[in-house]
Amino acid sequence: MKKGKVMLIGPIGSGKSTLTARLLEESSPVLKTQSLNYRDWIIDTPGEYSENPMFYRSLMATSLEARVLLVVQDATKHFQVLPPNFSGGFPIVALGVITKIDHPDADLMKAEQILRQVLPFQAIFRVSSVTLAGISELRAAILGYF
Ligand SMILES: Nc1nc2c(ncn2[C@@H]2O[C@H](COP(=O)(O)OP(=O)(O)OP(=O)(O)O)[C@@H](O)[C@H]2O)c(=O)[nH]1
Ligand SMILES: [Mg+2]
Repeated sequence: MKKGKVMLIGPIGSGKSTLTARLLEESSPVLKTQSLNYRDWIIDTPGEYSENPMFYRSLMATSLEARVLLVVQDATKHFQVLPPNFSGGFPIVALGVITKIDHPDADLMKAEQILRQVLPFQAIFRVSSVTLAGISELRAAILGYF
């Protein structure tokens, strides 16, 4: 892949690291993310960085190494932790990803509504890291930016 990485942001437990593993075609279980985690062409971030404004500067600085930003929203969660239009503050392409669409408590309409607060106009992908639904489509869309 050409220069630039894909950076994932989103709340604690929203499925960023599991999605990272699926995009890298790994099946190993993931651990709680403790710090910025450079994995091949992906930069995985701890959910705390999205939940605590103290870390926003760090996210912004790290995004300079990235070409694509994935804003992750858990389909089972009905709240937004990021500020309105947060993705607009990043100088790179932003895409939305709704994770856990396989989950019995998933509410895709609600998740999309919540994600739109952060990402008003950009494309939103729906994925499951369990069934792998939507993963290859997301990977193909990302590759289109490289
Ligand atoms: N059902 C279901 N569970 C998922 C999916 N993706 C992740 N999970 C589960 O959600 C939990 C959190 O996943 P992580 O990938 O660690 O979440 P994270 O966003 O990296 O969390 P932090 O590192 O704390 O920021 C784990 O128990 C995963 O197994 C999915 O697509 N479907
Ligand atoms: Mg993680």
